[in-house]
Amino acid sequence: MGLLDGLLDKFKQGLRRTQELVLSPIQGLLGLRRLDEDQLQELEDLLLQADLGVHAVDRLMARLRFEMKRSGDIDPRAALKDELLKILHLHPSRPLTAGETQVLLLVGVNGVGKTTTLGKLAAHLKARGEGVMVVAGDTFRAAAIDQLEAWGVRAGVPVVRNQMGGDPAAIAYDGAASALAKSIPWVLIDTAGRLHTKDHLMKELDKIRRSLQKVIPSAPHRVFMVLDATTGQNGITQAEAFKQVAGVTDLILTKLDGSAKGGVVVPILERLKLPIAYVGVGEGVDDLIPFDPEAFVDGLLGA
Ligand SMILES: Nc1nc2c(ncn2[C@@H]2O[C@H](COP(=O)(O)OP(=O)(O)OP(=O)(O)O)[C@@H](O)[C@H]2O)c(=O)[nH]1
Ligand SMILES: [Mg+2]
Repeated sequence: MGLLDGLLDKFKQGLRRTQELVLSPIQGLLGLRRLDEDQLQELEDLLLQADLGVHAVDRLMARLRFEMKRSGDIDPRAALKDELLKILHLHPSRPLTAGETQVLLLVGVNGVGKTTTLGKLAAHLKARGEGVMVVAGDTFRAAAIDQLEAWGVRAGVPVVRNQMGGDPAAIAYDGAASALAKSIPWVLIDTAGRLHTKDHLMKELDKIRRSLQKVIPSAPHRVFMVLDATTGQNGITQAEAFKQVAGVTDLILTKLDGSAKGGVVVPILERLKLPIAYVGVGEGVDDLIPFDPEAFVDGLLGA
């Protein structure tokens, strides 16, 4: 099995619930060479239920109608895929390439999957043979530090931590300084969950950023905002506000496997205008995959 086949299987795994509940009924429609008004309406409803968002669905339906005007024999699946890819390619993700020490910060609201994602990411980079250090920047709860420590052990990477209640900016500084001294290419910093409306907590992120810049002026090199796919489009407005204050550079969408609204990838990317770097498709260490538009679209609409 090639790498791309493996990726497609992972996307299928992640989109299983979306497939079962919403997209299976679509398959029959996509096999038709021409759709009547009722069938178009049915298709539109199903795409909306998969949470692709009104804007994208309008665009997809316009494309189908346009093609049917030109020809009596169309391939709806190919047309929809092509149109979706145009949207998804608007904000292509930049791969993580090792070099001099780079700092990655994971931020987001409570319980979205930041710590788990950081653990998976550490294991992924380590498996590529690259040095990783993880930093327990969520000092609010002892359990959060222990959870990160456990992921560090699982991934086989060093963990930088201080006491519960310690200063997250200080531990971020220590982590970056230590990685720099040891020429470790990746420093992954966990942060406590927070709401963008909590001013003092957003200022804390600023303080972390300033501390990091004392060690490496260009840090943090990436700020990943982690979003929970099961929240669907409801989370987007909140994420927009978060993006503004936290200097977010990339998105990571977790729990795709638990959501019947996997199409939400599309409006999230459109509205936030940021690349989706990774998606989470389960709780296991291998269940974080680089976002691949082609594999996603194949998983969604069938290859
Ligand atoms: N099914 C599934 N579960 C996930 C995924 N990512 C994270 N989880 C689960 O979501 C729950 C919360 O994950 P955490 O990593 O603790 O979330 P967090 O954002 O660090 O939470 P706080 O630090 O409390 O803000 C855990 O039970 C994870 O196993 C995923 O992609 N799929
Ligand atoms: Mg956490």
